Amino acid sequence: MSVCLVALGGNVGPVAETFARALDALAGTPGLEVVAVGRCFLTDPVGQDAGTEYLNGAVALRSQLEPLELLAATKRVESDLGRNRTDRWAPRTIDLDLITCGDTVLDSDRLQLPHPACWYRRFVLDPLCRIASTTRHPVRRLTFGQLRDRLLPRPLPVWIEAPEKAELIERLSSKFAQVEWVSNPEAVSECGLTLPLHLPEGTPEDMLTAALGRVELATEIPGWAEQALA
Ligand code: PH2
Ligand code: MG
Ligand code: MG
Repeated sequence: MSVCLVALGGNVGPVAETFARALDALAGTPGLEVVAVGRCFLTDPVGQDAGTEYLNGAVALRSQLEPLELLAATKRVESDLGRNRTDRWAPRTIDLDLITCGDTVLDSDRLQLPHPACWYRRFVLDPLCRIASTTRHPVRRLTFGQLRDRLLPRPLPVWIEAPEKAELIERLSSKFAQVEWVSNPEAVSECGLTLPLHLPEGTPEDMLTAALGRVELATEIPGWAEQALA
């Protein structure tokens, strides 16, 4: 039995309605119990071809399933709710991503836990913080609240972990005016964000958009009552 955190996202069709149906489907799955639901956010799309504004939310499940069984269950719910798997990061009716399953750390082709990009994506962290701000990221050892809060300062101090980075900084500076590019390696611990040498997902632009993009509390969804983790 473990508590699993699941992020929801979508930007095609009546997304709020789809989220409410996903919640019912998860609650009706044997071995799963919905134990927390967070208010949703309207967020800037991340990714070149990600489409228009997203709705993002988060739920916590008490699960008797193994992580890969839970993954299969979420994929079933996605396809029942009209998700077509076309291009990576293409617009979608619903995306259900496993963020954590207890403290499980997993790095396989099919599933990585914790989710490799959850620690810097505001569209994941903000909904998650509504239900689990004091839960610790199993690898980074900061709570989800701490991971979110360190992305809030403006300008945001950012460290880039590449040896030759002048060109990259020049390219990014024109698009991300709210960033202070940190050059002193001794100040790295005070940075809100570090761009690692090997990015977990996507491009440097995707990573910065995920860290800096708009997240705005959405209006309440019928059938989706907020309830934090006990
Ligand atoms: N999901 C993606 C790609 N881009 N952008 C936002 N704002 N929210 C998402 O859930 C999202 C995204 C791929 O899963
Ligand atoms: Mg996703
Ligand atoms: Mg997904």
